[in-house]
Amino acid sequence: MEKTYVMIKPDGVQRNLTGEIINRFEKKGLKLTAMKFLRLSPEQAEAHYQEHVGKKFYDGLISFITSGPVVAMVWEGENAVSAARKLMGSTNPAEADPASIRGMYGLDLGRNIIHGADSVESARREIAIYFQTGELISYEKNIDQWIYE
Ligand code: DAT
Ligand code: MG
Repeated sequence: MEKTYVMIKPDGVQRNLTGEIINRFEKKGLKLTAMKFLRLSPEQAEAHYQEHVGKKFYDGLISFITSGPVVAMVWEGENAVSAARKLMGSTNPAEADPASIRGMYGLDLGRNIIHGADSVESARREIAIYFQTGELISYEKNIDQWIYE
């Protein structure tokens, strides 16, 4: 089953959206595989956002993402990467579907509440920054028969 990396950013934690966000992912039918509450080190932040090095928003992004605790999660399911991105909504909350997490709770591009990996390959790379292999839990849920044909 496909896995994706999702992270509630410092603004999402501060704004008490943690429970709401986890609730939405659970109700979608995705399965929680790993979860950690942590404050990113500068090294983790730089590894996470390496694709954005040199962009004008990079320094602000690194200082924001290390400014407070985050919730790091791995969610598993059919097409988990794109399912998570759809739940989150597009990058700029001002343009995101209003029913999405960013669309419903955000206003500003630099405070968009949640991160989700953009491909299976990015998910693999990002999961490895935050979790060791043994920290991903593989388990069955009886409800799966009501989620998948
Ligand atoms: P996403 O988080 O949807 O994958 P991204 O990878 O393009 O978006 O950018 C990473 C984060 O950087 C994004 O969530 C918010 C911030 N960001 C992106 N473009 C920005 C910009 N032009 N100005 C300020 N922050 C930006
Ligand atoms: Mg991205």
